[in-house]
Amino acid sequence: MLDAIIDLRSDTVTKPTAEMRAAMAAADVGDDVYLEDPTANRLQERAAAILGKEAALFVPSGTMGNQIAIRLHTSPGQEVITEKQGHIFNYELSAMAVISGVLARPVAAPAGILDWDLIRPALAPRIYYRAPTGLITLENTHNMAGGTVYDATQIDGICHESHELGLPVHLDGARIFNAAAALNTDVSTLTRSCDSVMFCLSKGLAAPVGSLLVGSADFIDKARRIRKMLGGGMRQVGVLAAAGLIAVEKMPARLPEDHANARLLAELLSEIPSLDVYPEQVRTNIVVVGVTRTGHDSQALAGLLKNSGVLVGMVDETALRLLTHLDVNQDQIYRTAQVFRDVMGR
Ligand code: TLP
Repeated sequence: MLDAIIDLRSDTVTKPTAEMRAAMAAADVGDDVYLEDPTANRLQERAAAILGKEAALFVPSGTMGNQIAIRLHTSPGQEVITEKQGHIFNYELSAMAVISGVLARPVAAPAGILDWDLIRPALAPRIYYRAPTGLITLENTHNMAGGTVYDATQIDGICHESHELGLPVHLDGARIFNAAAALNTDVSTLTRSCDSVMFCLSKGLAAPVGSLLVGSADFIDKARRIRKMLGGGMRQVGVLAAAGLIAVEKMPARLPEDHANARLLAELLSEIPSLDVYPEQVRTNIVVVGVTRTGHDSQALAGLLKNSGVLVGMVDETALRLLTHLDVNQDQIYRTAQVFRDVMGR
């Protein structure tokens, strides 16, 4: 039975709501390469306003948004500071090397949350035989560290130090609306000192496709050229932007429900003795479950859970990753915990 499957692999699996599908069907559209798609233009204006920046650009994916930003902020031969478990470093192939000719300088941070004391030693000294640092990237929420959150003070502090050195900061804010919900603050408070931000419509906000890159008007003009170069210039993209508008206007209000479900899931799983889960650390919609004491690696355990109708993701061979989202309700959280108990009890 298909609806018996509980899919916690990612919040990317959410399907567009009925309201989104109706808005997509009715969308007013035009050729966006000629800048004539009214719905895409409206989404870009709203995204810029919500994030407190001058302009925004609709891009097909979060990866493209991050990579356009890296390309614009850096010159070939420079280094880019990234958190060691971060998406930009681990899950975008070697895009920054291929597209921008730059090298990632990964820095490990507790719970994925960098601070200036961790970043400073990783900056290249200004000596001619060292590759200069060109950019600092942050990830909020931090995906593989378990949806952990930077608050505005932490981000402002890093940006202040970075700007003193003339270094820009790009925020991978794929789940920045989750961070804002966890902190009960506006998204713009969390993005105010970053030079550019990418956020995703197609994760917890449940739109089918797309991300926004946001920054100064000049930066976004240049970003549009790189998007075209990468093959990301789209035509009647208003059919997608229509869902995106609902994603940014309506969906943030329901994210606390996903966060409560994630905390509940973590609490239920923490009662299973062989799992390493820390409910008090779960602040958004991601639960990381350590499995080293179960006698299984994460892939084997994911296979057993799948056989019982629960789909989960993996951080590495020692840990599973479970995400709550629009298409998972509280009843399914209880059922997931029961499946874990059954599988572990065998
Ligand atoms: N994350 C996906 C996978 O790629 C891991 C997921 O299931 O969580 N930044 C962050 C922090 C992300 O989590 C993701 C996607 C992206 C960027 C890239 O977005 P897309 O998939 O639209 O290129």
